[in-house]
Amino acid sequence: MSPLQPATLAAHTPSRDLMRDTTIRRVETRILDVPTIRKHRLSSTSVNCQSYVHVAIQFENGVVGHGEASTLGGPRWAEESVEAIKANIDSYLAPVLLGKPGCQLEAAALLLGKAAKRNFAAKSALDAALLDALGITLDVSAATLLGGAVREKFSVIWALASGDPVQETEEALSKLEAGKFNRFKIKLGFADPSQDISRLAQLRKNLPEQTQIIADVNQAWSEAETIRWLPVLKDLQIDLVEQPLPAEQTAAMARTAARSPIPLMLDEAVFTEEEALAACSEGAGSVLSLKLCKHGSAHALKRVAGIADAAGLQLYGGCLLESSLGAAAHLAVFATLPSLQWGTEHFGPLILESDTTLESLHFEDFHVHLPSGPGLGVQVNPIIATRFDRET
Ligand code: MUC
Ligand code: MG
Repeated sequence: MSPLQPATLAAHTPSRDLMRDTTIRRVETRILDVPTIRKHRLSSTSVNCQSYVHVAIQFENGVVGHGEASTLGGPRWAEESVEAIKANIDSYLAPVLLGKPGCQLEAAALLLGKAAKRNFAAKSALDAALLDALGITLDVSAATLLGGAVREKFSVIWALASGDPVQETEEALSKLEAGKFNRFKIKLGFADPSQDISRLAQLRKNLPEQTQIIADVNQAWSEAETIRWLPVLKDLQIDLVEQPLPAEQTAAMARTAARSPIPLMLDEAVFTEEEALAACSEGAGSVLSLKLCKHGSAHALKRVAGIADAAGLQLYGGCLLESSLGAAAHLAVFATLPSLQWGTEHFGPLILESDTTLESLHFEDFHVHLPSGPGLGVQVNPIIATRFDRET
């Protein structure tokens, strides 16, 4: 191959550089409160409205990328609330990114790590907006930037969480009949275990025999309660039990996992790589739920997944009721994981009264599809974003 002539280089370099100047010029945040189509209950809270922080990052080349930080009912599911996320981005995180190259995602993550401890949801929204802007700039998908997709669609779970067994059964049957969802997660832990389990028994009785049901206890049970109720869950053909014990009780989770007839999934217990390593070494579960709001960036999620994979845990693509924007960021990174045995639960866009993007993620034939197009592959709907903006 003949080398490029210096004259050719001189002719092309300046405009190309200008077009690709990813220096971070502006970061904007807003809180959106989006009503849900029904009450969503979990052990620590109940929501009728899902709150997000939407982040927009503009590069020097004019491109704007978007990201979303999701929470569930204030600082209850984890320590971050939307108010804290917005304040910490505005005061501490955005300032360290301004003027820095937006194409250097790992360098940006290091700066964010120095600027604030934890705050993983806030950091992940910035990371997603950078990925989006960078993908748009280079005309490639976020998944390509993360190593390339090994899957384009994901088997998807729907969560049942109204607490009303009749409503939950009807909801599950309607999802099955519509061909949208054939795997379900039921939220437990907000009532006495025996009450919760009779609710689950009603659901099991009314669904077709082979329907997969998993249960998320959101840290509500003690070791003794979990040991007491796991055999009953086994009889009800529950395939997976998510985070039954408090996140910090790794040793108790490990004891429970060792005698459990059902695989246990770690969720709130694992945010960081160190937590992943400790939980895996102690045998605290057999499956790990991955979420950007826990790990702080797409690359950190991949590292946590790598630790779990190497330790022999199976992987599950978790959610926190993100809209199509946050869900698209998750699917971009989930698409690149070598293993994702449990698919994903990114049903969030369908539980909102209105999605926050112009086009929602595509759900068909019991799968959710990775959007195509540069960056995250979705565009924020300016009308919806304004309608649900807390300030307007
Ligand atoms: C969680 O703990 O998994 C995700 C789905 C859902 O229903 O609740 C969330 C959080
Ligand atoms: Mg969970």
